[in-house]
Amino acid sequence: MALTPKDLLAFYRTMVTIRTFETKAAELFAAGKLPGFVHLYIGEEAAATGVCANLTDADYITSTHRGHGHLIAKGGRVDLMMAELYGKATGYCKGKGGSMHIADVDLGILGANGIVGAGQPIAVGAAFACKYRGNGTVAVCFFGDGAANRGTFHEALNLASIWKLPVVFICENNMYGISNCQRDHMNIVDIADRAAAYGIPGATVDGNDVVAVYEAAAEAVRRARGGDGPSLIECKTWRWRGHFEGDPGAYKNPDEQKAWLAKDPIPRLAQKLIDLGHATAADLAAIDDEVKAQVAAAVDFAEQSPDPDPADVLTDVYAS
Ligand SMILES: Cc1ncc(C[n+]2csc(CCOP(=O)(O)OP(=O)(O)O)c2C)c(N)n1
Ligand SMILES: [Mg+2]
Repeated sequence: MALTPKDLLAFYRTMVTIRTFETKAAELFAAGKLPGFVHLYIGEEAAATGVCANLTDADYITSTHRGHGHLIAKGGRVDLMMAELYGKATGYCKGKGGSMHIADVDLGILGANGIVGAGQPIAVGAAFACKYRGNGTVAVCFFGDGAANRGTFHEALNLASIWKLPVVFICENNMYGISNCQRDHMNIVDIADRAAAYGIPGATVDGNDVVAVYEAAAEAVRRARGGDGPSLIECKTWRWRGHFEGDPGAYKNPDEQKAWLAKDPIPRLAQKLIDLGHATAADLAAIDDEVKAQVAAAVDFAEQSPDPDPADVLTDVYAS
């Protein structure tokens, strides 16, 4: 389906929401307000946005340790996310999970996950449920270049392929697994080439072009919904920040960093909207301001929320 001006403006708002949330999280972490680790998605906004625009609330996603962008793009609430980052009782996990455990099952968000690659088999399980129910829903698995080296990747793609499951594997290749550059951790350039080993379609796209991501994901989601099985899409992108907040990322090549910053997905979309006559710079600035206010309200909500009650420490905690 052709994208409308309204769709492109919605992409812009989602990407700006992710960027603004993450930029605020960086600031709050540096100010010592967020307990626990945060891994930021700044620079990678087009991937989650372009993919999730193809999904409904009934579809599933699995996320990663770098999950804020996936959650926002799938419709997660920034106030509940921010409260969770603060460890407050009003957060998504009542303050017990933090950044890497946020989930919203009603929205099909099966969770961020601190275990690299863990989302791959979970997405396959969700896709099995989609197929079993026969209701046309799909599962999408987000993971990184580092996670493409895990055994879970092989197991998940193989099982999804032989069972023709409605799952789309989205590899966000930001060129690094912690400090390990892709050139040092695998001997191929395009991770999508690995699809051939499982007999499924593979495609590599410019992960900083939200329309290119949307279109590649649309085709894969259409195949999955139609009973044609899984696909692997590699989104080439770049992590602007260190691996986690506090990591200066000194191992990155400064020239590469500079070249990728110039490919910022947000101004690229802004320019497209202006060139096509879908928005003026003032329209976009108004969206930026609305989003800033929404994120500021999320911070106020988090700051004013109570800490969890120590008496609840074992509530919602499963034990065998
Ligand atoms: C099973 C497992 N092994 C190792 C780690 C430590 N670890 C955390 S993030 C990470 C790198 C992940 O790289 P990638 O999949 O490319 O994701 P990115 O951080 O680039 O988004 C590693 C090795 C972990 N959390 N889980
Ligand atoms: Mg990576």
